[in-house]
Amino acid sequence: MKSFAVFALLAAANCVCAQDKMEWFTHDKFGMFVHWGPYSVLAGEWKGQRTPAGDEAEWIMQRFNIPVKDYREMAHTLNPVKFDANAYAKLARAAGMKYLVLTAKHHDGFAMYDSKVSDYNIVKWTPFRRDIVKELSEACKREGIRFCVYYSHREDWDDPNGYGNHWDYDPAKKDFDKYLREKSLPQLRELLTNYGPLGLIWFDRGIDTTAQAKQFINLVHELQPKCLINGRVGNYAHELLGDYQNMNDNGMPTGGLDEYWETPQTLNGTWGYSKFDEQWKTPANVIQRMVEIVSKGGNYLLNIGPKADGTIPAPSVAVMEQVGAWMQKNGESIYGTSACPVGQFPWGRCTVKGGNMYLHAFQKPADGVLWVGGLKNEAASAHLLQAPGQKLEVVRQDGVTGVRVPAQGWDAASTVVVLVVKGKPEAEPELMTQGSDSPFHLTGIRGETSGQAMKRFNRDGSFHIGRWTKPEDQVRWNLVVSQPGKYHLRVRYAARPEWAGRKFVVELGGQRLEKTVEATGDWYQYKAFDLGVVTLAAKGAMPVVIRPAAAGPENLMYFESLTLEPITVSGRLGRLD
Ligand code: H79
Repeated sequence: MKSFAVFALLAAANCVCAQDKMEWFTHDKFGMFVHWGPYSVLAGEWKGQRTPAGDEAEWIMQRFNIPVKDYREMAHTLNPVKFDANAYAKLARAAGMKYLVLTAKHHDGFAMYDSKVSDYNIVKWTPFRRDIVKELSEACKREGIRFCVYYSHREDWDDPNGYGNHWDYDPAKKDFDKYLREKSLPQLRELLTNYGPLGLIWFDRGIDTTAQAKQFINLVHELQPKCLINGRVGNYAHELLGDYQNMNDNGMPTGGLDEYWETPQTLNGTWGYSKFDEQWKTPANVIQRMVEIVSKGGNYLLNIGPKADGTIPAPSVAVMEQVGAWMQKNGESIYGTSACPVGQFPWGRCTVKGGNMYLHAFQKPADGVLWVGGLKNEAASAHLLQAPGQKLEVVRQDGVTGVRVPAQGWDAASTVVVLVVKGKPEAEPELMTQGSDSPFHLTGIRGETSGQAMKRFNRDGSFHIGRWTKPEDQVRWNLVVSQPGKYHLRVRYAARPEWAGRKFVVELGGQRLEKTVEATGDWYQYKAFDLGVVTLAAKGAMPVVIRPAAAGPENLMYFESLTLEPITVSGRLGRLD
């Protein structure tokens, strides 16, 4: 991907160390999320009422509008006498995880550390009286796990001025800046001061203004300049604030992205512990998710929800250990790799390091060959990651490289074959073909980006091209036209009112259309626009490009796709005239 070249340029221009700072993150790939707080005592049930299926147990206070007084009283009973910080850090290590993110304060406002800012914390409010953040930070250090904290900086259902509690407090009377000044920022300062170096801070739910988000960013930069900041420090409007972006909760992108990213995911259906949720993912499913994420250049932050007594639910331990056993053998194909340039295969996914392509076969191909379509490079050799001495046969048919794999010795999750190629793996340009009378659907995510045009995801889980401001920032597709004729050209995008009026250009087969961006509404409200009728005159190759017409101040639009729909006249394509 060209993304990292862009990052390097930006880094050189803007900041001392953006790329250096990200190094551990892009290498490590796999982290443990820990959601733990007073909600773990309730475990999905309040006064005989269960949180409905699909609800998340850490949301129980809001779900049942539990009065602050009652929730606070319940929080007095949090007493995790079986808590052993070493067991957590050792489990993370055994699973092959390299960083751990603990909820230092979730939306309920309760701090899992000794806070001077508010007594509503594990040390001052519970019989346990021990500082969980401290113990975990030390245990992680001993096990070589990078310690990180989650801090809900906007939501606070306990504080009269925080967000989210409308049942005890009148929203009209809230003074949010007071909350930031007197609780949220001071608590962040404590976390950044008292617990040694933090790998990253995981903010959640965004915040209203860029200025507010900057207060959090500045505080992190001031106290721990190497500490990474996740993308949810800001909201939709604060494009790319933070050092990397998060997918939506449990999100999985359909393709590679041109940015640093991570997806937080649950192991069952909830983050905080629920005694009703036994929908555990299997180890094979977790491993395949990890491969999928890493094959697209991302990080996997996988959650455990400890019980109120401090123990980790046995099924999560079992899954983590089995994932760890796989990682022990196959870690080389995950750590320090980068996204696969050649997309997704019917048999599995691939990751890349130097000239090694790690082919992750989730299932045995019927013909015994892992075909790697779309690869530009010549293959040098191939072997199973587990058996480097035994070469596998590399075959080539109709220009496509494949590796003949043995019939035995398959792993239930992913069997890794190393295909060594000459040079750095690169993809052939993807050809967009069409069937009879079928449209071309040219999504940004399948296009080739250049300049600063960037493939990004939205917080609602869909994708767009953003960050393009000038004519060199382009998306391009290579079409193979088999049905010449007339086509309706449509574009789908989202544009903020302030982006309206900018001009964009679509070039196709020698035709150039210049059009004007129209506002579509609020964030991520996509709309399709008809751009008129175009003629695809001849069969064969035809590049299509979309780009800003001229340099401008801001993002051109959030582009989703172009569609070319054949105009049929009584079942035949429109005449050329
Ligand atoms: O900490 C975890 C979630 O609690 C938090 N992010 C992850 C990492 C999160 N904050 N906000 N959201 C998730 C989105 C909110 C979704 C909601 Fe709902 C839909 C809140 C109320 C309705 C989910 C479903 C929670 C309760 C019902």
